[in-house]
Amino acid sequence: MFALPKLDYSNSALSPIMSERTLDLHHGKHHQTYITNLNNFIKGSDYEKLPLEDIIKKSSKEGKPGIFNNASQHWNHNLFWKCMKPNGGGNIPSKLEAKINNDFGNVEKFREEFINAGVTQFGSGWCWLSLKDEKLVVTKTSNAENPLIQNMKPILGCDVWEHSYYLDYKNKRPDYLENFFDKLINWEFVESNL
Ligand code: MN3
Repeated sequence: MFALPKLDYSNSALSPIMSERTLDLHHGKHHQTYITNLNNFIKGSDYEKLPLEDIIKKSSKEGKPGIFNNASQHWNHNLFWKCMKPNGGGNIPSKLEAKINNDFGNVEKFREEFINAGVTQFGSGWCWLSLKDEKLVVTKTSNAENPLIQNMKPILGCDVWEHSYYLDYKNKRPDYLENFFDKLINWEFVESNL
């Protein structure tokens, strides 16, 4: 049985960039619902004993959207919470910065590409920084979809479903993404995923 992971910070710790009310609902209700649904879907099936990543890949291959969507959203949110910290953003640690410079040209170009991916994701979804064949790439996916099923390893993800920003930014998704990038990202964690 999967369970809701505890956050590494209090629900008010990211305020005002991400409010306590948003985290109460997003972590406590939305993420919990994906986990409850996932547990119900896999109960008594051959998925029940598999690790989460295997559940995602198997359900994608076998065309089981109920399992896939909830398993993938559980994985996506696990990453998302870890990618943020109070007083985040700022300088990128040297090893990650060097790789970004190598693969995108410079940090400013990467920032622009990442934010643009989130802004241009039509409807619900995610924008990502992933490793693909040892190279860093920015992509976007719709709804629950995760770059894992495209043979990439996501190391940074931002939730652009409206439940992630509507209370704090209303319809202004670009403002949310800029604030996420500049003031919330836990770059040490992102680097540790390399
Ligand atoms: Mn979400």
